[in-house]
Amino acid sequence: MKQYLDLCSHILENGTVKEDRTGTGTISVFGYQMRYDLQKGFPLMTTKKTALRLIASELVWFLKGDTSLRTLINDRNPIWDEWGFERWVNSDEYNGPDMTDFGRRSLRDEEFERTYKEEMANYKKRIVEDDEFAAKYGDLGPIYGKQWRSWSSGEGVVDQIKQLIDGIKRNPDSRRHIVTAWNPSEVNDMALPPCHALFQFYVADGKLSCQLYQRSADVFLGVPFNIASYALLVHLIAHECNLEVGDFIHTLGDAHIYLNHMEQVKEQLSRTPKKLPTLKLNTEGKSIFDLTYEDISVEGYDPYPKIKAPIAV
Ligand code: THF
Repeated sequence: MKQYLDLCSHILENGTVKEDRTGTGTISVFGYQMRYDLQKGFPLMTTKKTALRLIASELVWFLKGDTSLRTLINDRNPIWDEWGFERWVNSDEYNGPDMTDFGRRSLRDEEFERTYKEEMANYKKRIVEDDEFAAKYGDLGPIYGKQWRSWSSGEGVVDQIKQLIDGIKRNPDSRRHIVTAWNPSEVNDMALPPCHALFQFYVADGKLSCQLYQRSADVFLGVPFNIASYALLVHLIAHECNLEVGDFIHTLGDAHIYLNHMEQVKEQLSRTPKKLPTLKLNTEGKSIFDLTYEDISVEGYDPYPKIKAPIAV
């Protein structure tokens, strides 16, 4: 994963310090591209331990067209918690302790952090136990799953993933194998507008490749997840279409390192990448829409230890 470490160095050397929506501050560049040959192994970070289980559970959730946080909570996957919680504490019905700016406040104030953790635990418990509450406050809006599987327009509903698979099978040379999560008329209803906004597939020599345009890239926490997630998507679509895997090309818009991730990035840069693991899929008798995260694993994964960092909300 030298490509990823090169991206980190490139930002540290050439980036501009800027403010951002979350108020954390970043160092960023605009426009960058990486290429991963999926024949050479599965691109899961070796320079820090990265939980494929979480990546797989999120991708399976997208592919099922699901946008409900309850599914992720039941999978013990916390990566979308803050965005559901934010909707709840900003609603008229919430009357607990003030949670304004909870992400940053919980980093500076230990007492607040305890209150926040308690409120978050209550929120998650209610999402799992209370159907009415979950229907109202457990949905993240028309994010990826909705756009991928049921983009709606005046004309009806479009299942972009089914169309993608049919298109690759029927007309592999087409230059229109595109899926877009960026729906301008629904962006404002989403808990978070899509970061990985549009992707295109390409078939040559029996191999399937994919290029992603990612408008905003949280290089330390998000990008390792995004790379593995799209690599996994290429494997799944290739399996469905009887093709080998080709390249994953990752094109970034605003590629940023949060200022409170600097030490972590430097720690990771001091490590030498190891051999990539191999993906193992249990797809026997199942379509990719019926998989669970337990059907997805890696072999030969021997990463350096995890590096902790706070997520910017
Ligand atoms: N918001 C921000 N600021 N960055 C993102 O990358 C991001 N996403 C999704 C939605 N909003 C985002 C969520 N993806 C982690 C990783 C990916 C996420 C959210 C959180 C994270 O905290 N990872 C830690 C801990 C994981 C664990 O528990 O093992 C890690 O060390 O990897 C980008 O699509």
